[in-house]
Amino acid sequence: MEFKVYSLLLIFLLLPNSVLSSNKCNFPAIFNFGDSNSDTGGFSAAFRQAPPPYGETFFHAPAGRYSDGRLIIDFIAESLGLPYLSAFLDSVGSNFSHGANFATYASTIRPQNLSLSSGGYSPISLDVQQVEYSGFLTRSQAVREKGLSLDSLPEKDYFSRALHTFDIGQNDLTAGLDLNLTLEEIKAQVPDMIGQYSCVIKEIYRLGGRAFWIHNTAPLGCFTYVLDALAATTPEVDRYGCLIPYNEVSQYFNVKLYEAVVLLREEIPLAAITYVDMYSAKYAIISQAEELGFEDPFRACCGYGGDYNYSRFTRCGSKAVVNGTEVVVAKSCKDPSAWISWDGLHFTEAASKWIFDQIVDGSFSDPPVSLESACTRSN
Ligand SMILES: *[C@@H]1O[C@H](CO)[C@@H](O)[C@H](O)[C@H]1NC(C)=O
Ligand SMILES: *[C@@H]1O[C@H](CO)[C@@H](O)[C@H](O)[C@H]1NC(C)=O
Ligand SMILES: *[C@@H]1O[C@H](CO)[C@@H](O)[C@H](O)[C@H]1NC(C)=O
Ligand SMILES: *[C@@H]1O[C@H](CO)[C@@H](O)[C@H](O)[C@H]1NC(C)=O
Ligand SMILES: *[C@H]1O[C@@H](CO)[C@H](O)[C@@H](O)[C@@H]1NC(C)=O
Repeated sequence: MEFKVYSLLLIFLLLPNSVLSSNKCNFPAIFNFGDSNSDTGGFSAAFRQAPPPYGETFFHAPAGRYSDGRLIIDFIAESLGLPYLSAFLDSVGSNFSHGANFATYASTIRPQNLSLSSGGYSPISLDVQQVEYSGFLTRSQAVREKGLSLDSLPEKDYFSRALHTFDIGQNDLTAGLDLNLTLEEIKAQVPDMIGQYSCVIKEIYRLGGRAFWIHNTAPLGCFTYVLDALAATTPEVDRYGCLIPYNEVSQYFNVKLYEAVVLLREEIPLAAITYVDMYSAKYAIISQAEELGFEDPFRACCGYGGDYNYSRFTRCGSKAVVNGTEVVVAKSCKDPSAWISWDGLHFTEAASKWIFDQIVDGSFSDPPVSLESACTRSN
């Protein structure tokens, strides 16, 4: 411990801009949990495929991602020198040798009572994702022990050496809005959301997971879909145009999440838990859109109608029959790289890349460790 502190100090003196960053973890795998912010094909495999023009910029076809191209989780994989994550639910062409992605579009922490077919959320809530992970761990090792699938399943020690990434919670907050709960009622549910979140992290730790990289939740009041539904009835707007009360709900969630992380560091002492302030990184790109060379941060690149080129009834990729022919009416803009919001709910690849570049070195993290050093414990 003393040696470590000393060597870190030395590094600090020699390389003042890269504190802790030379402690490379060499993560052999990533296991990701979350919602559409990090879904790389789970929802598309199980429920409904993301239609064109999703994926157009990078994959040149829909690739199960809710963006025109790569997501932050893709940049995380690239940066760690690992392949893009296959979705656990996708049985076509998947390769899990360096991890698996359990995230699906519309996932929540807490299982929701309204089913997907009645306008509800993904049934693959965080507790289900944890069951999938646990089953994957046991079954992949049983298969490997028989000498099968050696080149498409992770090695045994990859689970304990992997980076476990999380980005979930945004939909728990919007689910409350869908149910017409007041902001106070939603806040009252946050401790239960965070309690269930903590339980999942503890369970993954019990199964051997050690490195956790946890994104907090985004500024809800700056998203096009929230503005579209609530701007007319929300007078409290900040100087950038975001709805203050909805950003405060996100902040409340994040404070509780941070408190839970602090507690977890005591409860699961061998874990390295990095809390990443995505809220601030996402707020930064939206509030500084113009200086950064982006167009109106609230206008969706791909969409149709309304004040923001967004309609909840005619979302990106929606088709309609015009003069007897089915055509896409909610189309993409000419240059998605100039825009921040892809479809009114998700970021463009260009925005995700900018956000990733801010967080990768640990500038938004607690403790301030870089991505490649996220096995560094703060306690
Ligand atoms: C679902 O309904 C049960 C029983 O009424 C309730 O306890 C639970 O909080 C509800 N879950 C959500 C996410 O609203
Ligand atoms: C899976 O990916 C790994 C690493 O990228 C590669 O070595 C392996 O051959 C791939 N397996 C299959 C079945 O393609
Ligand atoms: C919420 O309120 C809207 C508008 O008043 C209404 O259309 C909708 O049915 C309500 N939703 C629920 C779940 O009560
Ligand atoms: C539909 O067909 C009519 C008659 O041919 C034409 O005037 C109109 O412009 C067409 N509408 C669209 C949207 O193509
Ligand atoms: C959103 O609307 C579509 C048509 O429905 C246009 O093709 C896009 O260019 C437009 N995007 C923006 C940013 O205005």
